[in-house]
Amino acid sequence: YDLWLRYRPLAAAPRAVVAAQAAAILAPADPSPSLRAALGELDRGLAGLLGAPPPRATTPRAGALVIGTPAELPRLTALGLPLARLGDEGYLIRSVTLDGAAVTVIAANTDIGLLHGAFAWLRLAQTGARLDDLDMSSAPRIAIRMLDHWDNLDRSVERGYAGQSIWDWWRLPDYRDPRYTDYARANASIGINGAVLNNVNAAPDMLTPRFIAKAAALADVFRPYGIKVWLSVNFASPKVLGGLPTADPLDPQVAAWWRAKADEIYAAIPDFGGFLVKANSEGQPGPGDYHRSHAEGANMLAAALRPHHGIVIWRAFVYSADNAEDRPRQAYSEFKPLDGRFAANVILQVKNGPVDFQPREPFSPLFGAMPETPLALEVQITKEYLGFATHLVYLAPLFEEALDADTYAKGKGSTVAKVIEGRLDGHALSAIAGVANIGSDRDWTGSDFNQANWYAFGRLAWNPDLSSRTIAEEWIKQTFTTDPAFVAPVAAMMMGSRQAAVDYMTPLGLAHQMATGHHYGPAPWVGDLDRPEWNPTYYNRADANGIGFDRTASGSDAVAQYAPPVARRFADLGTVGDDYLLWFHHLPWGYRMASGDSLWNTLVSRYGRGVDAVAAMQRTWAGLDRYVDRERYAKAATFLAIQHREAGWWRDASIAYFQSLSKLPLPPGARPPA
Ligand code: GCW
Repeated sequence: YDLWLRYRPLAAAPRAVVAAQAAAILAPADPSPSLRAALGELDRGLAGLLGAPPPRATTPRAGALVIGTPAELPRLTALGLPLARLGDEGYLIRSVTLDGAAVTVIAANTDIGLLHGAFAWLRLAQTGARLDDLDMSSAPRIAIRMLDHWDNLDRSVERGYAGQSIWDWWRLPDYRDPRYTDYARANASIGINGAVLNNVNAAPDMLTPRFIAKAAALADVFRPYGIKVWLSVNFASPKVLGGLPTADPLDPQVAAWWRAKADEIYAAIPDFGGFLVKANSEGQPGPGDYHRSHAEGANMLAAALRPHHGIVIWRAFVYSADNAEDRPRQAYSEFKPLDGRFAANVILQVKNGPVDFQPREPFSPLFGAMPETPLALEVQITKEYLGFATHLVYLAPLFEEALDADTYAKGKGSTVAKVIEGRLDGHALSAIAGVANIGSDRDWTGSDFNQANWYAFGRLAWNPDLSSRTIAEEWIKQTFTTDPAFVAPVAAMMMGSRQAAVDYMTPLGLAHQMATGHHYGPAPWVGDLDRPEWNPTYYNRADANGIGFDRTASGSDAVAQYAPPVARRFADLGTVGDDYLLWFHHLPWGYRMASGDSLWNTLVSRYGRGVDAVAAMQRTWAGLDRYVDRERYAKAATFLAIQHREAGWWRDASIAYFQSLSKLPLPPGARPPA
């Protein structure tokens, strides 16, 4: 339950290190709610780590932690701290001499910045870092760092694998479960500053006065932690709730309904973030129902929010059964022509890949292609296509791969990270969203290791340059132990886990081979669904001759949507690489890989490699029981056993199906399907 904020008693040596630098706390006399949250966290953390919270000091003394803004603690002004570049959320931590005493200063421009600084200092203390010679400062690179909950009003969670929704709508707004505060603490500790409370497949009821009051209660809990509430809205709400004959965005009555609704929300939630909208996608209503464009729909909502400084986040996840165009091309075709047509307070939210949160996809060609429009990156923290709650798949390498992908939109180095930070095209608005993996399970996320994916999302949203290994290590140290004999092998296990899942589910650039609907196990043979683009066979295109999707000029030409250097790299068999090979190319079973081996043999061995990697993860974990409490140890061990069994299922089912087409023998050494 405690996530990475465990604060368990330290052993003698690290205890002495922390105690020496937290001998007392000096803070402003009359703290704001946010500063109270920061001080509460320092007290809680130090009480856990040291046995008792430190005393309060009123003047600097040796070993004190001094926390405040220069406005609150004027004695800090003399230090001349470089706070200007920290903005509203950043912080600075420095070992200094203040009034003759060696102290640690946590400073910021705002109390939210101080809260982030307090969490950062506690992270150092928990991970066994040196604390006596600190000089660090940090500010977020992306302005809106958001969790998108796909939570329904009946507390079911779309693609949620950790129990019911944590929002107990029935008992809200009166009862404010302490869990909401712990949720806010956890998010603030990693810098997340927004939460979309409800599913993008949005129930119109979310905008009724009853539910606005519930959302307002949550906003009250989150406010001291610097977290804003946002809502997903159903585009047909003016019809369903307002009784209007239409939801046409160009109808003045419709626009007036949304303006009044926005006014009503802001009266209850003055710092409300804005709306998230899934429109004309997978059956949701939208402006297209009235032959209006996505821009016309988004801009109408944006006008309603603008007086309150609210923002519309419009999703670019669109594809349609009636469109013969290759699915990964469709969003680009629809949105690229709208570049420059969106109002100033609209952000377009794009999934990392052009299909749908697959174990591996190339980056969406929209990144870099819409310079006039602020683009947000949407990733999935919940593992819809990656084994739900049980499979151990550490997602930071996937997030990092997406952020580091080079769009070449303005030459080399035009990474997706730069696009969404707003740096590439000079946008003030910037955002990143992760579809939450949080539910009411005691461990929050359905497994202890899934907590790392929530943690990593927040850390990367704050600083997209962090490495996934560093994040894994700091998470392990806070969550389990700082003992290197545990940290090193577990970090290595986590780092390899995503490639393992790619190998046993969808190797060599395959995608969407999951069974229909639930997306859990393998079903590469399914090809008879009403929506052709939901069929696994649509993606694998396997037949007697070969496998893979030709997306070069001779096929769907999806490569042409990328900047020329990227298009050339993907289109050329010599440069596309194994990771995206079958995403972009249809090849004969006998195709010679760079290794000299055939495609068929390589494919079979990749499935086997994935299963073997899970067996290796089991062996790693088996040697680590003495570092972990029995409950968490046993749960992870059991989940790894499930994962190993199911990785074998993926391998066997996939190879059996593809072999029924290729009619080729298994390569020497490959295990025959069980
Ligand atoms: O990943 C797919 C999911 C749907 C989801 C949709 C979306 C919320 O299978 O469950 O709907 O994407 O992102 O809108």
